[in-house]
Amino acid sequence: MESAFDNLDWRKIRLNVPNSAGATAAHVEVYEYGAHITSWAVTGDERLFLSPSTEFRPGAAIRGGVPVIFPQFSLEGPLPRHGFARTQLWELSDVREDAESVCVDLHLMDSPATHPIWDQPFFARFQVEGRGRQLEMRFSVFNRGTIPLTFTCALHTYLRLHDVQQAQVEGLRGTHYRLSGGSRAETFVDEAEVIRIDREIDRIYLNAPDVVTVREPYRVLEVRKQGFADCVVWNPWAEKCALMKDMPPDGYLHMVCIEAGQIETPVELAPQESWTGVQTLVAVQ
Ligand code: TA6
Repeated sequence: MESAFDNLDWRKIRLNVPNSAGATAAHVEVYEYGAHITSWAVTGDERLFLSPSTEFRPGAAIRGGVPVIFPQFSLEGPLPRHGFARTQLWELSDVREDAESVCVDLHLMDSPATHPIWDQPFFARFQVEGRGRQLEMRFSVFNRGTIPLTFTCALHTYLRLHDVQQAQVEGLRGTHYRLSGGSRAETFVDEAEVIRIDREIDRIYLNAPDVVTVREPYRVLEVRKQGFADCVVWNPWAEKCALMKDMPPDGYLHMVCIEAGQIETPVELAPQESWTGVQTLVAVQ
């Protein structure tokens, strides 16, 4: 394990991920800030998009990688957009490295920093496990308060693509979706054989299948989920990308977000209850 602090005192953990033969299959990097995965390179090939113009600034979300969205998805509630977990300093609980896998375990608890935004006691945990060509992200929330806890969440995964226009997203055909930011009442059914990204897309697929495949000419990546009901597909395309200070103008050509989420039906936890959702990336090719 390499552990480094950048000039903001944000610790970054960098781990070599072994395969079953004990060789290095991948590298993964996780910041304590936001419990944010910023890199996952499989045999040297980066599979996560990190904007070269991202701001590493307290209070700003890192643009790219895997922002943890909690306790609110987008502006669908009274809290700041996408909640606050992505802009909090999480605490490192443990790093485990063994012959077949490595794991970074982080946690975030309510604190004087979160109380003014959301006055709820909670304990959130994010475990990132690399094993061969797989990266598993396990997000759990425990209600450590005395009243019910309600939240929505997502793992806002920016996948890096060589060329978005050569890529296709498979596995969502026949699934109902609604537009992010649009009316909840208005839903559509995806009739397309595959999704080709040649314009802005911002959809929340409801009760989505647990495996979505992103296929490029020479690469295939599976996004699997367990526990999360929904799946978001997002690309801002040229016009919206140009308005984002922390994205280069052509950034949209090299990314698509596929996000396991629990959005449509919020999680409701009685006191002392917990919930877990898992998203796994598999570099098939
Ligand atoms: O998950 C998709 C989305 O909610 C889009 O609507 C979108 O603009 C995006 O996330 C990025 O949000 P951010 O707050 O990181 O700029």
